[in-house]
Amino acid sequence: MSYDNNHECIYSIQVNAGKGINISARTFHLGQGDYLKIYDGKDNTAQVLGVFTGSAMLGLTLISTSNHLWLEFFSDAESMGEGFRLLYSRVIYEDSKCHKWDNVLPFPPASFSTF
Ligand SMILES: [Ca+2]
Repeated sequence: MSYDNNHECIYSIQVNAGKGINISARTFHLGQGDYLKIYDGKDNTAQVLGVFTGSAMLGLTLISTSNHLWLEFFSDAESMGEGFRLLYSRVIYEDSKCHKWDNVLPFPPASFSTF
């Protein structure tokens, strides 16, 4: 099993106000050129907690300073991986949206679209 090429996925996670979010990877295997970017806030204007490629997130636990996390996953046109399964603490809300690029953008993309 693996994810598809040319995808962008946005994940928005929220917990109760006043709480932080612990996040760690149970599995994490990305192909060449693909990455997961984690923001410490409710959108992609927040501070970046980390950008993870390959198996780089394995063994790490990240802790947010607020009760929101925003994650962006990007896969380019070739070389897929198995993807990832993340564990979060205390989640009360989560949402995800993915789309396939209609036109393949140059990698790396100039910017992310928002949904
Ligand atoms: Ca790739």
